[in-house]
Amino acid sequence: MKSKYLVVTDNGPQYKAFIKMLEEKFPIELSNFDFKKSAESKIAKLYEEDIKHLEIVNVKEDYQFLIDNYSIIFSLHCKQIFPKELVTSVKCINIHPGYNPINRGWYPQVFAINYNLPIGATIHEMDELVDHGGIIDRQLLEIKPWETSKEVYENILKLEIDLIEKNLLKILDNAYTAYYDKDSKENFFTRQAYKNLCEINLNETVTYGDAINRLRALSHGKYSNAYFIDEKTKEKIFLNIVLKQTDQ
Ligand code: 0FX
Repeated sequence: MKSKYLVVTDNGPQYKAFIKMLEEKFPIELSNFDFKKSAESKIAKLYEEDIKHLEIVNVKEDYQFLIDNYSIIFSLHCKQIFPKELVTSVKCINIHPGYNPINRGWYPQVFAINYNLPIGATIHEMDELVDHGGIIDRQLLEIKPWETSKEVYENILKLEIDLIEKNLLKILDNAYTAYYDKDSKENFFTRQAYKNLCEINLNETVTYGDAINRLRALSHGKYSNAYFIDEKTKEKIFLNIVLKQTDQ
């Protein structure tokens, strides 16, 4: 008999924040939730420290087990794409760090900063397409001109938890109406598009505004993202931008 919910997460801060939210706001539901990480979870990055202990589930291979044992499966930044067999058999809900359909795909805030697009967070039902399916709830977030990818991303993580808190009981009770936004321009950004953005061509002519936006889109704490190739040594030289709101 299925009566359990599963959260598959490859993101430490969101795992911790989800549990804290359940403990504080929905303690009765806590025991109905299982937490696992995916087979594509890679430990040792900035956001994966706190999920080291979680059991691994291979969503692509073990979907029959998941179908048999869970009534709702949440993808909370799960790195594996849920297979068709799973999303058509069990209610699967994605918590996406972007405002759908404008920011589908990889590292949404990076592309939002670089291309001056709106950003936010979305909770949606999952279908066979990535970051696609009926929207349950979503919210926009303002990007401040001094913020880099890191600050925007961390605000998105908080917004995601607010949205989950607001919608959790409706989702568990199936008491919501999902919808599609046909009016907004849809974008889908790939991992390869992100890689392309990281390589700065020293001969490209752009405005200061566009250059600053590209660098703040690629500045994310300790990560080395943006780089150029030094003409003499042919070495990769990484760069980050530092922005300050006022002169402190
Ligand atoms: O878990 P996540 O925040 O999100 C990514 C995708 O963007 C998302 O669309 C997908 N649903 C999810 C499963 O995977 O990714 P992350 O923890 O690898 O990275 C978080 C942020 O850190 C990212 O938005 C930008 C930054 N980052 C990360 C890496 C690995 C960098 O700036 N450079 C990097 O090399």
